[in-house]
Amino acid sequence: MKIPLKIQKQAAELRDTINEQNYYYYILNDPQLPDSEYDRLMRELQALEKKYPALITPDSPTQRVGATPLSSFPEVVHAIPMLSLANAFSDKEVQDFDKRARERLARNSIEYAVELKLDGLAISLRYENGLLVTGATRGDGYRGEDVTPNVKTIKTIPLRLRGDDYPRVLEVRGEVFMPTAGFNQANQQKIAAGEKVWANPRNAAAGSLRQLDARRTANRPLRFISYAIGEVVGGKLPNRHSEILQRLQTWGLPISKYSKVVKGIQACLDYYYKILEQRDSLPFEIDGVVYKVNDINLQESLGFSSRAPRWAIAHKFPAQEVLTQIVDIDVQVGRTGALTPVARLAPVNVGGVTVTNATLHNQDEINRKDVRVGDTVIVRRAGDVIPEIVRVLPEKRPKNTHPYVLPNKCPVCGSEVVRIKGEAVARCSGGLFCAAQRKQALQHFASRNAMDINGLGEKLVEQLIDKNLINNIADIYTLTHEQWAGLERMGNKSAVRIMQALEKSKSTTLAHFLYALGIREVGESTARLLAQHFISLEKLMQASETDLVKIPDIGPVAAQSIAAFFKESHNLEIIQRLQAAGVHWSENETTPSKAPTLAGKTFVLTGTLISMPRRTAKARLEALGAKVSSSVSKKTDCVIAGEKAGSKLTKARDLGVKVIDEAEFLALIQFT
Ligand code: I6G
Repeated sequence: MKIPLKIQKQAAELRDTINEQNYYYYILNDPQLPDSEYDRLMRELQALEKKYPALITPDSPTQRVGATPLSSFPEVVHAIPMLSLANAFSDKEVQDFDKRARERLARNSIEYAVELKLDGLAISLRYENGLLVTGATRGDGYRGEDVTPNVKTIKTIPLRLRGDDYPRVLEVRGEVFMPTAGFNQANQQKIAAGEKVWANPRNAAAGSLRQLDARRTANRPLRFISYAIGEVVGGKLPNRHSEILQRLQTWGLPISKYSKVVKGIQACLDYYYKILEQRDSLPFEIDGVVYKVNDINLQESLGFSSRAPRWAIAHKFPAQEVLTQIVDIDVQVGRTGALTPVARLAPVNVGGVTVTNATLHNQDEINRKDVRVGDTVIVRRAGDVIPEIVRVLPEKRPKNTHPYVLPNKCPVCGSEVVRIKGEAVARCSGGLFCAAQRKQALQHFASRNAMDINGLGEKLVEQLIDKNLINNIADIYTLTHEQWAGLERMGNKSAVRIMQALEKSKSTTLAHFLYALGIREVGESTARLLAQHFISLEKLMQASETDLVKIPDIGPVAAQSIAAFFKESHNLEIIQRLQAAGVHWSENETTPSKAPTLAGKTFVLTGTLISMPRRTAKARLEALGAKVSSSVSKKTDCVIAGEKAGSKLTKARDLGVKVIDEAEFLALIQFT
């Protein structure tokens, strides 16, 4: 079918506009169009290409999602081997590396490019005449797998280079990785679909990229960062590594904002320790940093040893996955009676922290992993998450071990343990008869986001329950000065202080109070929602399950639990006693007093947020009363800077406007 010239022109213009937008969105993090308009352009191009298939070009933005699944990956021979780097595990090894290089180069000091070592999968991207022709894994360094349809689905990888000054052949190497937030989200989806979860973001990135059906890769939150070049034909590149990376960026390739140029090896070590401190708060996992001699001529003089370049070294961080042994399995009883098995481990250093416990979650998880006392296991600790057992090494299992089964009697109070059909959790049926549940309930009641009773910590709570001074949360306001002063490590002064804190806590908000009651399924945000909806406690207490389920964001399980809680006479008595003791709130103030609403505040979003699309972030802020503006000015109250934030972040800093990162933003919307 002959395609009218007008249509050809229209398709070309759409392609250019969308590619341009991708560059602004993914590389500069400064989108020029609203998402809705971008989607509209994409749909328009898809419609044209559907009508006139001959219009489809390999670099069309519609071609990112692979069409036909492969049966296996074809092999790619790397024009220049993709060698890996030598590793250093101590400062001394790094200093020795620098010494060797300085001696070979006869120099006193070397300029280094320092970069993060992302924990993902090494990939080579081959561009010919600016067009992405091959994406390949490292494989054994000489031959890799052709994963072109898969890499094409990664939105930060340009299908066509920008500009016109790129070499005729340009091979770019870098890391494909999955940011932590995306990894957690993807694993949640896997759990919901009853699939096996990924052990870590590296496996997730590798597993996602090596999908024979590239449509599956397209659904995974993968990213790419360039860190080196391979074959280059028909073009000249700068002769400093740092400048090469800058040049790659001008051609539309993503580079890391954490890279730097430093002088001498001590500055490399300073970089290592600074990044190590930030490691847990980075939005992706890294396993170290890399130092590279920056001058390409010096790199060439140094050359390669048999297996790795002599001009670069990876300085590794303490491992986040290590081997240890399970010494015992204990059971903890939580506030709602939930039994959590905890593995007691032979102490081991994981990611720089000594770990002695790891959660085993529940019986299903224990069965799935077949964890037994005496087993050798891989323990993982990343970010601020609780250490976890990744898997057991069955070949190291001693003889005479037994599968672990949770007890059928509560280890604290001896009550029956019950597990409702379809639920993963087993619970102690003792209720407030169980000292463990009473302790947890009181600790929760006193916690900062509940009644905020300053100074009432775990040790005091234990004494109160163990000495039978308290039976339920309402008793806390009945204790006398003498009773407080008589507790271990308490004197007159401490007793006065805790009584003052108790008095202060009585002035609260309905949301805080509801959260403090510890109703099952009522976390902080549900408590806030209920307070905002009902304004008065009496109205909430009268609400039926049917009334509750009509409230947006309250599901049937929560509705049932809330209605059941307020039907229970024991709970009504506790509420009545708390109010009689002086616990009060104002019905005009439904939101927690410590957490201001965002009414009247102007926010600007810049950069890419990993945890949610920008429009969701905007909607969440607006729901809290904030105004979301697209430009930064002196009137802006706060800029939320996601990954690769660009000119708006610079402007905010210049104007002295408050800047928060994604983690702070998530905390803000959660606690406001
Ligand atoms: O495996 C690697 C990880 C990170 C690298 C690397 C890197 O730079 C940040 N750089 C080179 C040159 C090589 N492997 C070969």
